[in-house]
Amino acid sequence: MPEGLIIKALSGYYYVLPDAPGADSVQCRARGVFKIKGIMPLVGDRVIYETEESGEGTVVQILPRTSELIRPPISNVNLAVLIFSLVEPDLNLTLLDKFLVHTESSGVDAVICLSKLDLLESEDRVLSCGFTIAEIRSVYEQIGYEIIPVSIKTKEGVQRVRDRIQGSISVFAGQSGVGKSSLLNAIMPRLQLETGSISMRLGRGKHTTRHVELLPLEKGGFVADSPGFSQLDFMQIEAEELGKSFREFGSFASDCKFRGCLHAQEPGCAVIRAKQEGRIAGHRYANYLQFLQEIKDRKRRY
Ligand SMILES: Nc1nc2c(ncn2[C@@H]2O[C@H](COP(=O)(O)OP(=O)(O)OP(=O)(O)O)[C@@H](O)[C@H]2O)c(=O)[nH]1
Ligand SMILES: [Mg+2]
Ligand SMILES: [Zn+2]
Repeated sequence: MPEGLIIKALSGYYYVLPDAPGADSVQCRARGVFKIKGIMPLVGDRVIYETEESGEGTVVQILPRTSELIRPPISNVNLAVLIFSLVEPDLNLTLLDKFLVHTESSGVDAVICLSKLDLLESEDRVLSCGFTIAEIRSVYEQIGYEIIPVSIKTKEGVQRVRDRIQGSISVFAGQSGVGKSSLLNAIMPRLQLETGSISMRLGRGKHTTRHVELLPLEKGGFVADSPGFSQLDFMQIEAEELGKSFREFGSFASDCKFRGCLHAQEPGCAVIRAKQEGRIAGHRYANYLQFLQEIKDRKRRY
C-alpha cells in the first residue's frame, strides 16, 4: 500500500500527498478504528493509505510521529516560526513565552518573527510591553532563540525567513492578524493566500485562515499556514516539567537545593538567585510563575 503525507484536514477528509513525484493529493477518510482508539490523523502525519476505484482513499495507518503540536494541530514539524506583531495587535510577551513552553515541551525548535516593523515610527520606540526591540532581542537571543524583525511592506527579514525554512518542515503560528499568511505570500508570491484586515474595534484579526495546510516549498521542504488563536492552555504539561521548558533555567536548576524544586519560593533555589542577580529576565520569571499557577489551578478544577 502507498505512503504519503497529510497536507490538509477538512470536514472529516484528509488530503494525502503521495510520495510519488508530481502526483496529486488523494482525498481520504480515516479508518474508524482511529476514532475508537482516540488517535486522530493530523496534518503532517506520514500515513499508509489505500485507494478505491472511485479515486477516494482510506488512511489505514499513521506512521510514528517525531513531534506533535496541539496548537496549531500538526505533527512532524521540526521548526515553529512564531509570528508576533510589534503592533496591531500589540506584542504580548506572556503569550510568546507560553508558545515557547509549548514548542519546547514538544521538542520543536522555534524562531521568533517580530512582524509589522514598518508600522513603528522608530525602531527605538518603547512598545506597550515596556521594552524596545533591542531589549527583546537581547533577552531572547541570549536564551538561544533567533529573532527576525520582518515587514511585508519594506521586505525586511523576508529573505532571512525564506532561507531559514528552506528544506525543513515548519509551521507558522501566532495570533490572528499578526501577518502569518501575508508573510508566506511575501516568501512565495505564487501562493496568494487570503489575508484579512484588523478589526478597528477589537484591535485583532478576524481569523481569516481557517485550517492548517502544508504547502510545498520551491527548493524542498514544507511550510504550514495555520489559523490564529489567542488562548493557549496547558493541557498536558505538569508543574514539574514547566521549568524544563524555560531554556535559560536549565544551567541554574541543577544547583537548586531541593530535587524537584519548582523555583517558586523554595529556599536555596538557584533559579530565584539567578533572577535576583539579573541573569534571568524578570518578565520571563514572572511568566513562569503565572504559568505554574495556571497549571495548579487546572489540576484543582478536575
Ligand atoms: N503594515 C503592515 N501590515 C501587515 C504586515 N503583515 C501583515 N499585515 C496586515 O495585517 C493584516 C492581517 O494579516 P494576515 O496575513 O491575514 O494575518 P494572519 O496572521 O494570517 O491572520 P489569521 O489568518 O486570521 O490567523 C492584513 O491587513 C495585512 O495586510 C506588515 O508587515 N506590515
Ligand atoms: Mg492567515
Ligand atoms: Zn529552584
